[in-house]
Order: sequence, then C-alpha cells, then structure tokens
Amino acid sequence: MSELAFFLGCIIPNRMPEIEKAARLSAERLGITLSDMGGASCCPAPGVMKSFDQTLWLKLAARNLSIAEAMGCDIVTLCNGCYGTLKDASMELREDPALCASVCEALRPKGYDLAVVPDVYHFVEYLYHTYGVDALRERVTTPLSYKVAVHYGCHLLKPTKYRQGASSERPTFFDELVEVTGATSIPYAEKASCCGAGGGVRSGLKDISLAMAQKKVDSIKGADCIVTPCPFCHMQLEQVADIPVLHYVQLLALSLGVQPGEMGLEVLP
Ligand code: 9S8
Ligand code: 9S8
Ligand code: COM
Repeated sequence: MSELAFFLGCIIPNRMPEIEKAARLSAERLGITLSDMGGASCCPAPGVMKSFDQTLWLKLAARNLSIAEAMGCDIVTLCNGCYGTLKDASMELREDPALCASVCEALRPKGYDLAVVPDVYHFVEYLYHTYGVDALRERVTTPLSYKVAVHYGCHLLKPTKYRQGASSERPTFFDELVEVTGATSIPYAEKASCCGAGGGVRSGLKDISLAMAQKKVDSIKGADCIVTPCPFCHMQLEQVADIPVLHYVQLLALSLGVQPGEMGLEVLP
C-alpha cells in the first residue's frame, strides 16, 4: 500500500525500542511501508526548543521535513511531541511562503531543500483518517478484552487549527482506535489532563511534574492498562502507575496476532 517516511525521534530509539518493533510488526501486517529517514535529528522537541528559539526550531524541523521530501514520502511518527513539531512546522512553512523561502535559503548550502512540504501524520491519525477504522477492523485477528484508560496527550490534539477532525475538547478518535482492538475504553476523571512531562516540566520542575502524573493516574479506577500514543507520556505515567502502560502500537500489534515475546513484552495478567 502506501510508503511513509518513518520519523522515530529520540525517545523510542534510545529508550523504548520495543515500541519501534511493535510499530514495524503492525505496519507489516497492515501493508504499510515504513521507510527509514537517514540523517534525521531530534524533531526538535516542541515544548522545549520552540519555547526558546522559534527560528532555530523551524530550521531544524524543516531539515527533517526535507529528508522525507527527498524520499518522495509523507511523514509518520509515533510520538506526540515529534508530531507537534513536524506538523506545526509544516503548516507554518506552507502558510508563509516568504518564511519558507528564507528557511530554504539557510538549508540549501547544507544540501537540504523543501520545494514541496510533505504531509505529516501521527501514526494513530494516519490509521484513523487515511487507513480507516473499518479496514483496520478487518485485520484484527486476536480481539483483546482489556479495560483501557486512554491518554491522548496534549500535542496530539492542539493547536486545534492544525489538527484534523473532531474537537480537541471531547475527542473520541483515539478511543475508537483502541476499541477496534476489542478493548474497552473506560472513562476516568482526569482523562483530558496533561501527563505532566511535556514543555520542560519533567526536566525543570520534577515535583510538580510527578504530582500531575500521580493525580491523573489516581483518578483511573478499574483499568487493566493505560494506553498512550506518546513515548514521553508513556515514560512519565509508567513512573507512578501500578498497571502496565502501553503505546497504542503495542496494543494494536497484540490484536493483529503478534506474540508479546516478539516485541519485548510480557503478557498482561
Ligand atoms: S525527538 Fe528529540 S526529544 Fe523527542 S521523542 Fe518525540 S519529541 Fe521529537
Ligand atoms: S507528554 Fe506526550 S504529549 Fe504531552 S505535553 Fe501534556 S501530555 Fe504527556
Ligand atoms: C512532549 C514534548 S511529547 S515536549 O516536551 O512538550 O517538547
């Protein structure tokens, strides 16, 4: 089917390779080709780099976009933060041709260019809006029966003007994707809150960051696991949760018949 440039970011290759494995095995079963982006750097992280230096943030993001452009591919990523940066940068460059021209001028001497700005998708967004929930449902071979506390994370939903589909205040698309696997998404009080990791809070204000994660997790009752689309939220919630935390692609892979051991997982109780 479709070929996409696979943007891994920093956390997955460095700390959570099991998520990459689950994504590759899932994509294979879904007929999606994920092609590696040679020379890609940190996206750079939206809540950190963009807050300090917008111009440098945009140039580094544009360099990553240009790698996908040279491959002739749109980009897909497994991280909310990477999605936030690459998607927002792609939209800012498209909306402002003069800005795009000046960024390209800086990149060209280094061998990078952006004649066409590629589309950027979060993997879950691609599955929902492009691949389609019905097509996905047809591929599920091993329906799961877990009760899942779904955590969206902030950058998947905002800024709303650059996000496809339904309202970011009461989103349902990710719950629907979770339920396609046979799992049930259960309600909980702090479902819409930030995990406390993003925007440099985890690095700069450790106590506040942990308290935010704790408040969120404490409001989850009766779930078998937490499912997120973001490796940063994942690492954060794992510190305080007493139930397993899974990236969506891990849940998906299980429902597509991948054995837990093939992707470095132990079976849930
Ligand atoms: S890259 Fe560097 S720090 Fe990170 S994982 Fe997601 S956000 Fe983009
Ligand atoms: S880390 Fe991932 S997307 Fe964010 S800023 Fe609020 S939530 Fe967790
Ligand atoms: C969070 C990314 S996924 S950042 O910390 O806000 O940049």
